[in-house]
Amino acid sequence: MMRILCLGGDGFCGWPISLHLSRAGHQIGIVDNLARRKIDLELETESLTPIRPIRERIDAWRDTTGQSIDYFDIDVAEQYDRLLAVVTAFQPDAIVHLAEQRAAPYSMKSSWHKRYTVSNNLNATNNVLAAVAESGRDIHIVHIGTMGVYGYATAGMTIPEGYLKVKVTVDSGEEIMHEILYPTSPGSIYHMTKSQDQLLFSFYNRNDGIRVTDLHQGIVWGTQTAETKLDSRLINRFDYDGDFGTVLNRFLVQAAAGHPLTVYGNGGQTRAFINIEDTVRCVRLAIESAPRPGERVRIFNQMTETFRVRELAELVASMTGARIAELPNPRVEAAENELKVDNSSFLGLGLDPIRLEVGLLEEIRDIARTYVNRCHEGKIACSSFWTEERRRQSQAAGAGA
Ligand code: USQ
Repeated sequence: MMRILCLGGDGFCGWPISLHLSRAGHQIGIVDNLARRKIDLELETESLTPIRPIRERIDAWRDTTGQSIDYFDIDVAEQYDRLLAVVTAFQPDAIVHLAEQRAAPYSMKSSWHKRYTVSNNLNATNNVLAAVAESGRDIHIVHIGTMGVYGYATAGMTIPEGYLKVKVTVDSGEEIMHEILYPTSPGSIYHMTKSQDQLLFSFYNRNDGIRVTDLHQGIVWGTQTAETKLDSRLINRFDYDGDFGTVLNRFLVQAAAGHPLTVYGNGGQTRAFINIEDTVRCVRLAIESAPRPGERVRIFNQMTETFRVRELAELVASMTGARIAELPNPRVEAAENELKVDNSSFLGLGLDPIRLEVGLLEEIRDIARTYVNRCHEGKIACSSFWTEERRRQSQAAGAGA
């Protein structure tokens, strides 16, 4: 049994991760300032699924399983002293860090949203690391990072797990091998904060010996896990709006609502994906296989499959009869890219991936069609544009809000 703090434990990944670790016998404390719920108020939208308030969720978990979860309402980016007090009193063996603003479109909405995302995410990460260092305890930090730190230009090689082997010619003329952090090429302010997080982890790892596992996660699809299915009050969040909805989840709701599937550009973008059940298993595998003392930051690619956006749209269309619309891309990104990713670390730890073709039907039936009456169609269109030119192009084509 380990004691584990889950920062951001009320969110789409954090909630099912907390439940999975609790069910595995670990003692969990959730730290969350409910920022994600407050952003729903700002955007005048809400989860497609009827999520319950945090304390009701935690009570439902105790009623269902007999397991208790502690809850601390702390803004990790702003309330350092309270964070340090919880780290000192709870005495965690591990901290799962998801206390960051995670939507690329939200981070690009305006200069306020850019500044909020940078300030929130970088201060949160630095505060967690500083608190662990100040506590003097040996705490393994597991961070949910993103595949997006590598960028989405065709690399012409399999993307390695975090580090790139490079050959350099030193002054003596000798050629030597180095391993460096893979050069980042983030495609949004949000992805840029996760790129900068890597430097913070590297610094505190070298300076303070903090053990860190950084999980470069792909796009998560799916909603429920074995644990969130145990009681209707435990249901997980599902975003479909233009800012927080991710591509496949958006397509599923769009199909159920009779809305054309919103493919940006011609859908040539290749991305990495992972099912939410595999996400929670990966985090458990990462925690239960901690790095050795003195080991450099461990980086795993947390993804299982790659798809082109148009392949996903065609798959959903073939299963539902939905129409596909090609819209001007609100983002600045390559129209087409190839992507091959090394994910051998998790496969080596025993991950047996859930394939998209297996889980998709359940998502269409149990989530998209069941809750489609809660979908506000006006929230589907993208209302964030990477540049003014992108906004003008979308408005000229009659797309976007
Ligand atoms: N896309 C469409 N139509 C839509 C929505 C998106 O064609 O209606 C396209 C986008 O242009 C993009 C791709 O689908 O090329 C993926 O977009 P997304 O919104 O599903 O994912 P992204 O913005 O990259 O962010 C999500 C999560 C983020 C995570 C990231 C992993 O919000 O937290 O870090 O996936 S990754 O993409 O691997 O960097």
